[in-house]
Amino acid sequence: MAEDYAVKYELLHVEKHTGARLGKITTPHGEVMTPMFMPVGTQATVKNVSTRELREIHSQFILANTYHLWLRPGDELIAQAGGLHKFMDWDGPILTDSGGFQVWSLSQHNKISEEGVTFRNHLNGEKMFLSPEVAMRIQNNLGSDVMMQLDEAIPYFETYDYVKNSVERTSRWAERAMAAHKRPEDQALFGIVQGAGFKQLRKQSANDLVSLDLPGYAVGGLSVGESKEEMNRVLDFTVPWLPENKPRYLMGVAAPDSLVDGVMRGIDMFDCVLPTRIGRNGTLMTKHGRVVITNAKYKNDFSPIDLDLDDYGSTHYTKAYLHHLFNANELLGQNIASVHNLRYLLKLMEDMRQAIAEDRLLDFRAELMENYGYNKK
Ligand code: PRF
Repeated sequence: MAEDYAVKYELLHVEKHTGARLGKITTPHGEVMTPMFMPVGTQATVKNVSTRELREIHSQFILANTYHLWLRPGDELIAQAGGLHKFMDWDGPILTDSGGFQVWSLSQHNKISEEGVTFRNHLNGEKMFLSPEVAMRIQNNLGSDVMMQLDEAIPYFETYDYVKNSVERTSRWAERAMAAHKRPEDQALFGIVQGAGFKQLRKQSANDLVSLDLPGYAVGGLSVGESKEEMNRVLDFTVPWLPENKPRYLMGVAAPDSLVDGVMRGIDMFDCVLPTRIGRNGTLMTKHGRVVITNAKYKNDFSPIDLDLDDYGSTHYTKAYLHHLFNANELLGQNIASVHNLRYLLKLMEDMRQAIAEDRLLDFRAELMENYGYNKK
């Protein structure tokens, strides 16, 4: 029964001309409005951004990583601290990714079997073993509001036979994750639909996971090198197989056009390291597209960083100052740019929710594409 889950979704409005949904997710750490974007705090910190700043820019939900926190400082230490919320001073909801994706992208000598994944960790080369049960034990210790099942995140262009075997194993791993879940009263387990670009396999994966009646579902294995048209094609057929009364999460996506394209297809949740990663390198996401603040033309530009936004740095510091900070390798620059980019995305989602409520998402999309410069060559 959906009513018994720790995390519940309420559908408030479906936009008239698209499949976009305005909704509300209730968690043990508060309510959030969807569609929404989650800043990524891999190591129990959103890089260069304090939790005080995250609250100031109205971040609703944040993400952390099972894999990294397991290796360092260890999930048991975090349990001793009273859980991840207390450890990092974030009293809003937290989602933890299962480690499936990180094992494949960061560690070496991965070997997958029915039991789980054996790998050498990227910090000291030690041999480790991650299974659906281990991923649940770690996430139960962390105490995140939403836990992701362990999945196999496969390259997009694998063969049909490989993907079929992998999808079937990921379904079995979802069942094992459910059986190993020790805190259903205050933590929700989400399944992850895989299947690369194969319609039949996406369907099989969605059907398998939906039959488990989990409190939410992610679409995984996208934004891994396929084209945007390809991602939209997969979302077009996959999202309709997911239940209406559960949240839908597109993993690892933050490009503004992909966010609106996902929302139009019925996605409610997104995350990605993009805003903080490019912020650290001096790239700003703005209403008028990307701004590389290290560019010489900003050396003498004494206008505010971004008056379309309302965060402290965007309104109090000048472009010339931020240019100087990056030039001098001063860490405050990374903080200002990271907070700026997160505020840009959080506001984009706020504006999108407003556009859905007013049934004008297509106009919103057209304006975004024009302003951000997607329509230019
Ligand atoms: N699986 C998991 N985490 C993920 C992905 C996935 O497929 C992706 C794909 N874009 C990002 N993060 N577990």
